[in-house]
Amino acid sequence: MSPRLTIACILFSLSVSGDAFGRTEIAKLVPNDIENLQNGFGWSVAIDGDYAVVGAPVDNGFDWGGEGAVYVFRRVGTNWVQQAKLKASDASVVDQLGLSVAIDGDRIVAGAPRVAFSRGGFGAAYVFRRDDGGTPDDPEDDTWIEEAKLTAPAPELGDIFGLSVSICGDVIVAGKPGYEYSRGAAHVFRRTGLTWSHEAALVGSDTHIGDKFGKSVTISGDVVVVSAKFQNPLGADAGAYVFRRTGTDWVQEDNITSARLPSGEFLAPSVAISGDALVVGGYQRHDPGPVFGSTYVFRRGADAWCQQAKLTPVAPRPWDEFGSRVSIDGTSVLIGAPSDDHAGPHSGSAYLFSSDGTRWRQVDKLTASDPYPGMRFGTSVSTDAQHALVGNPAGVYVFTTEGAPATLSDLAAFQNCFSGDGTMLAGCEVFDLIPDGRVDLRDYSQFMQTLGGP
Ligand SMILES: [Ca+2]
Ligand SMILES: [Ca+2]
Repeated sequence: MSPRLTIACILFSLSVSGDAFGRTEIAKLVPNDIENLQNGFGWSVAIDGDYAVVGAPVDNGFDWGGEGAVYVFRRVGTNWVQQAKLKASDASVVDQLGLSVAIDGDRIVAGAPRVAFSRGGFGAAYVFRRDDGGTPDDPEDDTWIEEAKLTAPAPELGDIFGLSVSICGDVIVAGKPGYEYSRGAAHVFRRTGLTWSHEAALVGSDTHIGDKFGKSVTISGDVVVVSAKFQNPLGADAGAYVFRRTGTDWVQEDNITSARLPSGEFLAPSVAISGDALVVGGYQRHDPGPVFGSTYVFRRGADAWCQQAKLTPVAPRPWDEFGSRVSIDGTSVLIGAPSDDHAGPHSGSAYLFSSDGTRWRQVDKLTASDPYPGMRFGTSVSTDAQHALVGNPAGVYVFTTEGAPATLSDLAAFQNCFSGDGTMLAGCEVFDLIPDGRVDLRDYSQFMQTLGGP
């Protein structure tokens, strides 16, 4: 009996339901003031361990002009509960606090890139510290305290300082891509005790007016990476500038541009770093023709950062903006594709990739449990070892990064995807267990190994 027939026979005794197999959506984050979902809740997200941070840059405002706010959720067992809603102590309309967020340990940094010129600079980044509330063992009474308001040393109108932020230990980096007619710059701050001080200003070695250096920033250890979105005669392109700290100096050690990629491939200004793995979004464009998203992984070689892998969806779709948002933690990479059309135009998706140290493979395609056209799920992404956080401007979803064991009901779903000739049907990427864009006998064999019973 062929495997296909075997599956078909089992199916007769099963009800077709469930999609538990793969990465499970375990929570949808909902703010206590849910009526405020119009506040851009989900525009930015960040996760670290038991804490999830969500930016809502239009809070207490309208259109693009809100004070903004930052929500903090804490994991309690399998639930995620709101612990705090953070506002700037000197909040003012149009600040857009929460347009960018980052968390590391007990500190959160949130950008407010429209903070008014009259109050210390066009753009700021607020640092919040978790206080144990007097009982270190009990997180229930913890509070988040505004610890610092970071601004550029010589702020100028239009800097949009804080459009991008990243934190690692005692160091924060914030981008100001609007600086000097959008030439752009970034600033590094360091904490000593409870005081944050400016440490360095970063500029790209070859940036020009309009390049928007600082569009995205990321930090890991002694390495900061700042992306730019170039304006060149051939259209927009991007680069990733790598800086390394030596003493108190930050020195540019590499400038990764599309020139390192094959013809027709380009970098996007989305960057994320973890250890010595740098992830940069990208795309393939062969004019005229559709644009396919891609994402590149670089590792530091002897004297430059070298491409280790190019990540693309198993079943690529054009114009899905795959790679416009990226996140990495260890061996997990999460990539947003907010214009994916799986449930109507721009419903959006996110892809989870994993590495065994040398090879990368797509392990799942994540979608919301309640997708709708124009949702733009995947607008914001953040991952750590255990969880993947995916947001759109009106919601945030939490997924496990480890796959759930398959059950007999998953077998029914597998059957729906098992076309016989291997053709990849829409929504069946989760069953392409040995990723090659086909759901065939090899995937069936793999699936049966993970079958854990009903
Ligand atoms: Ca406490
Ligand atoms: Ca396969």
